[in-house]
Amino acid sequence: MSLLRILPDWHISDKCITPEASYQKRRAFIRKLGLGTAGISMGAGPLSMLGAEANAKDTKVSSLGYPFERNKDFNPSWKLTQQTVAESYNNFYEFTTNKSRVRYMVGGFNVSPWDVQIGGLVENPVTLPLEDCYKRFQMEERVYRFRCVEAWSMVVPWTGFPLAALLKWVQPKPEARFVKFTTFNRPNEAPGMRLGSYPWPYVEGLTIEEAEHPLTFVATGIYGKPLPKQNGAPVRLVVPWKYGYKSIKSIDRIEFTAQQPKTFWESLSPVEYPFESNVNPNVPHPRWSQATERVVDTGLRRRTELYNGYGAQVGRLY
Ligand SMILES: Nc1nc2c(c(=O)[nH]1)N[C@H]1C(S)=C(S)[C@@H](COP(=O)(O)O)O[C@H]1N2
Ligand SMILES: [Mo]
Repeated sequence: MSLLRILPDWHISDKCITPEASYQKRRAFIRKLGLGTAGISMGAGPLSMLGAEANAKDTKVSSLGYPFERNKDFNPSWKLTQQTVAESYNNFYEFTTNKSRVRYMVGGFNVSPWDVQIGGLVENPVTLPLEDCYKRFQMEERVYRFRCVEAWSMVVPWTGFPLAALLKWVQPKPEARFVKFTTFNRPNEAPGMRLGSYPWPYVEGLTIEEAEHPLTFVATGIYGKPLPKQNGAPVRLVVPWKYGYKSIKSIDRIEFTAQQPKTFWESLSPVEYPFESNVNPNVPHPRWSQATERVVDTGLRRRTELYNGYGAQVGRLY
């Protein structure tokens, strides 16, 4: 999606694909056994058949409380994108511009401990250790469609909490008109940052009204477990009515400002990636149409919806 990218990387190896059904079956199986997440952490014995989900990390996962209940108000019956596809087809330029290689480049990325600095024009500036999110906020799962500016989409179950809850806690001052989000800046852990051709760190922004909107979500997990590094561990934004690049990954700073922040993609090409960037099938990208989108796991095309289908909720903002 950048000026520097030559071709979109639209190839997904068939080998990466596990049917969604097997993921759902595994979850149902866990539930049928009457095992909460605590059960998964026992690991050994008959549970070893749970495979990857019973790996060493699950002790930590279960202590955080995953999986959280799916909020029925947010499209619980949509067919989810296959988990293996969502976790192996990634845009995370800090590591590489090659989508199918991101997951192999994140080994040196340290996501724990992780503190998020929240400040600027607020009454209550805080340093939030990531783990505290689980105690402070009501965690839930929401199914959202996610639409990249490159004209592909997926349907992902996100775990997290509404950004509005965080705003309520830190109390933006009346002068705060925008929220600026900044990704970690550690070139020694992220090979793509060492190339020097991008204006690191990655920055994104919203108006305060967009930030307060009940759909705007802070995600700490996908598919019922903490975010994999390639999907933006340990905490990212999800703004479902805007193009995917607004959903900034691995956030380490949130600042409330009076001025509109200059975003990463906007500083590379303001015409192609403006600040607002709402999904709109009628406004083509200067280099391609936005009328339809490719569903990543099936390869089928569907019509792109205004505001990515969230117009009834967000239309009043524009
Ligand atoms: N820090 C950071 N955040 C980012 C990006 C990035 O390169 N760096 N890519 C964006 C783009 S273009 C998309 S489409 C989504 C991809 O999220 P996913 O890999 O979880 O699907 O993350 C967005 N957030
Ligand atoms: Mo994107």
